[in-house]
Amino acid sequence: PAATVLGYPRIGPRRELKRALESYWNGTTTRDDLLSTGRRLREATWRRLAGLGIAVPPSNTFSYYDHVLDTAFMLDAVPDRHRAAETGAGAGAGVGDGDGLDVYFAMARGTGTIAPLRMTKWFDTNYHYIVPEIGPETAFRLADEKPILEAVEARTLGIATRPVLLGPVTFLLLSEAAPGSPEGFTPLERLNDVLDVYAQILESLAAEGVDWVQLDEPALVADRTPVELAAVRVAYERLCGLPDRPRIFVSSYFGELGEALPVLATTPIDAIGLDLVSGGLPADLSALRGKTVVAGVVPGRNIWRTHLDDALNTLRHLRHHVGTVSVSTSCSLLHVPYDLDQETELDPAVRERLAFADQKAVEVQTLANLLAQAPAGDMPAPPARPTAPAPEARWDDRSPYAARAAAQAEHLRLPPLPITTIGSFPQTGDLRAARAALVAGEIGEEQYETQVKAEIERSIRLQEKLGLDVLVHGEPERNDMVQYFAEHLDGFAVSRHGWVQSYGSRCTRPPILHGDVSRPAPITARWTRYAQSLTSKPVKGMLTGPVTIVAWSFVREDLPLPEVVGQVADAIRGEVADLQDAGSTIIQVDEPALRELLPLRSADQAAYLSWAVAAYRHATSVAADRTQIHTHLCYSNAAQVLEAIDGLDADVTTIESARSGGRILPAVASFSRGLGPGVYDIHSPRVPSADEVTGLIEAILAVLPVDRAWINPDCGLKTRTYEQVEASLANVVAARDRMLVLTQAP
Ligand code: THG
Ligand code: ZN
Repeated sequence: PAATVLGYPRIGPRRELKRALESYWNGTTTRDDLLSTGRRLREATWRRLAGLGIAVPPSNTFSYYDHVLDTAFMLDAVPDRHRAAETGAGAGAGVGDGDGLDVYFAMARGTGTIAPLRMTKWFDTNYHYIVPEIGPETAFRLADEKPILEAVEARTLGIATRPVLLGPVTFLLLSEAAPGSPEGFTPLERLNDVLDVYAQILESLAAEGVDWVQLDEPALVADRTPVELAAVRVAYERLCGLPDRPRIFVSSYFGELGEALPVLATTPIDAIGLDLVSGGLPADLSALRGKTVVAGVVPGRNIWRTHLDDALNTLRHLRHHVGTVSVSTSCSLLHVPYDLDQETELDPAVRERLAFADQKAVEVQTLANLLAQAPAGDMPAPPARPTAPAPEARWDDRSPYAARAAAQAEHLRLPPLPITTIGSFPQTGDLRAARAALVAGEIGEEQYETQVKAEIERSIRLQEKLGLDVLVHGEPERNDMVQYFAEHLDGFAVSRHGWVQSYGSRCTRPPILHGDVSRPAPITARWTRYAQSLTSKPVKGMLTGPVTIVAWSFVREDLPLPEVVGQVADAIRGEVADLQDAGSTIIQVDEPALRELLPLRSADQAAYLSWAVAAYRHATSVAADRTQIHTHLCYSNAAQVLEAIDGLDADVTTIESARSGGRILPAVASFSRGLGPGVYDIHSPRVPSADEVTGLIEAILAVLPVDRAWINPDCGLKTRTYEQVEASLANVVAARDRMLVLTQAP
């Protein structure tokens, strides 16, 4: 392929898949409705890309929930507990033909009684994948022909495609050992069995006349052990040895291949994909001679236009040294919105700097044409963009934790095992409708505010009734914890239709950070003050941290990242000061994305953590000793950044723990400040029983002293219904009260 994209968004240009999924889940539409939306979206994607000049667009980039889950399902790596969710729709339990959808969604979301698989971040992006459980006994077989069916479906429309599969090594590296696996078992041990199925798929694709297949191996851009590198060799020698197979293109993205490059280059694969945006050119290009190099020069995960001159020079340099070069995006376009043409309200000065997925497809095609016309011969590759050293880390220290803890205990007088929530309460349909009406000019600011205040009162009353100890206002005035701040800070633009999938049917509209950031006026204090006026219990002020605001935005590239984060930290520091002046005694500054920006290579991690932590401390160190600073981080792999969490120096940290059944607890036992490992998995509609929550609290008290343990859900409650939240929190309170009696705490 001379010009291609590694993948494309799938939620629909107007989030058609989101609506189809959610109405199927709540029972208002049928399986056939969902399947036909899927078919329409796939067809629209292939026609669109073909129309933009991508002659052989990718297929199997569509998914009803997640592509890692699709792969597990295809391989029949279905835990027994989910198999039971089969509703008997048919024996051929595939997602490709729709028959296995209920099992598939049970794996993704759980059911009333069955816990889902874990979910976690896809490398350093804000996309989340479902973590497969693989054990020594998992019986792999080709259970779902989705990749083959999609290729046939496209061909029926007259479009030849390149099926995209998650590579077998990355699939296994992203999986976790199934519960009950023997100590020391790793999913990678099952490589040969998984390869049997991949071999079968490649043979079927060849039989269908498929010319190229793309195997994604992004896990190879992180540090890998010799065993893992050996697995790469085994996998690709085996697949390349098939007598009848499509040509094999192994793509890598989100960084440089490093040691994996010579391994891949010496297998007989036909093409190799390099991310030349997040990484540079390999030092030794001669290793790549004889292979097609798919050069990812068009940025796939930001929305800035490509520097065509630089990209063309890179392509010419590559062609001179390796021979055959194709032009592509640096990664799948899953991480950017569909089409800039939908954005009619953006400031033209910002807009002219942007390219969304469709514009990027055109850039790829343009570059392929320019390359074809450019004379042969070497071109010096453009120098890597200078990475200025991080600015000197500076913050005023707060007093040591012990002194602060004493001042706070005196001032706050909280009961032992205090219960709090992470911040957001359910966003009702009414509220979303009111916000839409405000944007459309159908209701005025005053009417909207009346509704927001009513919503705040509702959540305060509910929290009081349930008996929570530290209340929140529920954030009804915020569409999203990052977008809200972006809308109130200078230096950001927001899009109208720029939705990007976060997980399943959930999307965000990442703001565009295009200029210098500053805070023209106070943002949050008035809402917290209103909530506090309704209750005598403490109401937490609620802010998003500087690293997270930047991580979940599309960020300008003309300033070093630490400097951009520093500007945002200044703005948040102003909010902390305002909240404190307005009487807040507890202020939460969330950094759920702290781990997300963590560099994939361990050599780069310390420098990142030092400036990220400095930005947080700059934002929060304006707090007096008696003001309690909380922070929240999502996802149980918080264990990976425990030291950095410690460095944030927050008085209380809440983290996800319930969804993974408390498996993180041993890792956090040494934590020396207040900690709230979640006891309620909010990512699933299931209501946990009081017994279940009691078990989780017991596990917490086995590793943390009672005076430092907090009781809270895993994450914000925005995506749940009031019904689920009320029932679940009532069980949390019942469980906490039981434990208080048992521990005889005063
Ligand atoms: N905001 C942003 N990124 C996030 C989160 C967030 N990433 C991680 C974590 N939270 C989980 N992700 C999400 C993403 C979206 C939603 C919930 C959790 C969500 N979105 C609404 C939807 O899709 O219906 C739309 C929100 C809106 O109106 O803006 O509920 O919280 N940036
Ligand atoms: Zn969270």
